[in-house]
Amino acid sequence: MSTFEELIAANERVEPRDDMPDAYRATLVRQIAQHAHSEIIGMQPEGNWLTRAPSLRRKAILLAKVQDEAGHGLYLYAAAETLGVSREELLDALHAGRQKYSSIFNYPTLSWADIGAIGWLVDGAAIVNQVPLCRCSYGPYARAMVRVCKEESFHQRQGFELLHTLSHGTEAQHAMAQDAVDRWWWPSLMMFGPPDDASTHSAQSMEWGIKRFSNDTLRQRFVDMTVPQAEALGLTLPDPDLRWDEEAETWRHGEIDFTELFEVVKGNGPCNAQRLGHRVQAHEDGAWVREAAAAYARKQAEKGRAVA
Ligand code: FAQ
Repeated sequence: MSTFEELIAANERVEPRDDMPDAYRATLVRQIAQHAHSEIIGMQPEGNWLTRAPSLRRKAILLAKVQDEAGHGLYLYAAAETLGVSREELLDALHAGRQKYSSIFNYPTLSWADIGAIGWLVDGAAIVNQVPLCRCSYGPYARAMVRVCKEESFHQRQGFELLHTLSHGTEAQHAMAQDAVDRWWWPSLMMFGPPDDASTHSAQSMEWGIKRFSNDTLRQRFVDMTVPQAEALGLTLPDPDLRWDEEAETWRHGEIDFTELFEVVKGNGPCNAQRLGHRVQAHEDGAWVREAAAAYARKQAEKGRAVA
């Protein structure tokens, strides 16, 4: 059997049964848990519009998307559990503020166009960040990412289509789409994390093949991908310094205000308290479901023993 170092050097997968350094395990638990928490907290900004979707078709699409996010969360919690932590521990850590979730979900959804902006920009950023994670050195996380990315590609396209419809609708609809993009653009760039020189984990995570690219590299990839899409939508990105660099063949963006990211991560974003409060409440309200499921499992086990 190969050692951990041999598996990493050969770019092969580490599986739950393999020996691995404690720090590798801890980094994976941190990142996968944060990712899982992001998926389930990420249901809230969109869930806010389920009852106000403008048509049955839009409502059905949004309902399916939010349900997908629940599924991604469960899938990711299951991947984290293969590392020896329980779902209960992870949820406790989220509720007590010991583990994080993505900064992006602390912003409010003020209009229907925000649903389009989330699909186009937030799912778009998530895909750019996560496609390389399909090659993550830890098997269960990499395999989860393959499925998650496939579904998020649909999510991204529905957001683009929604914004395209609004952008080419009435003047008021176009203005609503533009306003949503104005508010979501910079937070979407911040989703990729702090700049490389302030990223604590990148170097080690890249050495271990958990992350394949740095935060700034992925952020730039997202900008290059998104600028032409904004043009196709007929919408403007709110960055007066955005310019095409002919020589480097890349879009140069203006300076990102990372103090905003650090404030949001610290808990001072516009919706942090509301998001976490809502999550804790949902968990408490769901206690009876967990109790009923445990009682049912106990009964089934007793039945099984009686038969044997
Ligand atoms: N928000 O050293 P780094 C989605 C923290 S899912 C909050 O660079 P790392 C689907 C970081 O944890 C979106 N905290 O960290 C969807 C660390 O703090 P710690 C989630 C952030 O891990 C769409 C510290 O800053 N996706 O969108 C953020 O190497 C639509 C230093 O940072 C993932 O989680 C942030 N944005 O790189 C759902 C993808 N950035 O832990 C609903 C997987 C950094 O030491 C609707 N995760 N921090 O206390 C990753 O790729 C990485 O974890 C990064 C951060 C890139 C996010």
